Amino acid sequence: MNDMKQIALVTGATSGIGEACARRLHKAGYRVIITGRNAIRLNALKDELGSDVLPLIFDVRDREAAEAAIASLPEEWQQIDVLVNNAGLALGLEKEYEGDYHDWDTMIDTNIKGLLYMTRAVVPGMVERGKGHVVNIGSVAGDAAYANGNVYCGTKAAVKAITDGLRIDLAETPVRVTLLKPGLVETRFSEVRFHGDTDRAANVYKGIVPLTGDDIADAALYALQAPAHVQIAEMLILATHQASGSVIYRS
Ligand code: NDP
Ligand code: 8X3
Repeated sequence: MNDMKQIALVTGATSGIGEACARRLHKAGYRVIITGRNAIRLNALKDELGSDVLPLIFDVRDREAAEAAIASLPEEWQQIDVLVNNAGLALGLEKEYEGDYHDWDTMIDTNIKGLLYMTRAVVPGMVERGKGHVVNIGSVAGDAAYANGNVYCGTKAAVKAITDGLRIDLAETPVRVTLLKPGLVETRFSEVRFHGDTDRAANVYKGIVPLTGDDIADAALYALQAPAHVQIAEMLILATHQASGSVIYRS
């Protein structure tokens, strides 16, 4: 009985935290709209998970494409209960005064504007139906800047403020808003940050047991499954040997 199942939309479901969230939510009985730019990976995930999965291919930086994708949903997929705003990235790790303009634009357009476009496209339906939950993926990087993190940290600080703003604006509705702030999670994140330098990426996770995408998906599910009167506003999730964005103990 598909109609009884809740619908979740996860951005950036082709990899890492987003993929883990899509898998966890599907396992928990949600119908899942998996979105991203990579059609091959999205279709492979759909083929693996089987029924109750709908791939939607678009770039979150493209506002018109994002709006068109949501508008194109078949009727039985339109009533989205959960939006996981996960698509995002860091590019580069260098001094702010030496940073790359293209990297800056990409991070700002994806992490901030993409998240806003998705929120703007999906949340009005939640308000209209009096039901919904937005889970935004922030970061420990948004709590305090770390060396050479400048613009990426800034985008995640913006995600924190934008999430708080949404929660305030929805306070008169039953729609809940959760910010998850992970620390080190081993995904494609560092490979993307270092423009494909896999050796440099592997070093990020040396000497520490990092979090996995599943750890973050578990946290998302905890917030989603809390009783309706409970709003998990924010969770900071760190590896045991990480204390902040810049304090990491490596053995
Ligand atoms: P991954 O690189 O493994 O996954 C990133 C996902 O975002 C991919 O599915 C990617 O898809 C998607 N994405 C990137 N840009 C776009 C875009 N323009 N349009 C649509 N999809 C896009 O990294 P993570 O899973 O680690 O990152 C997920 C989120 O978690 C990010 O917001 C990141 O900032 C955050 N985060 C990560 C931490 C970590 O240590 N890994 C810690 C704290 C937060 P595609 O295949 O198309 O590139
Ligand atoms: C990702 C975690 O510490 O690499 O947001 O910025 S960190």
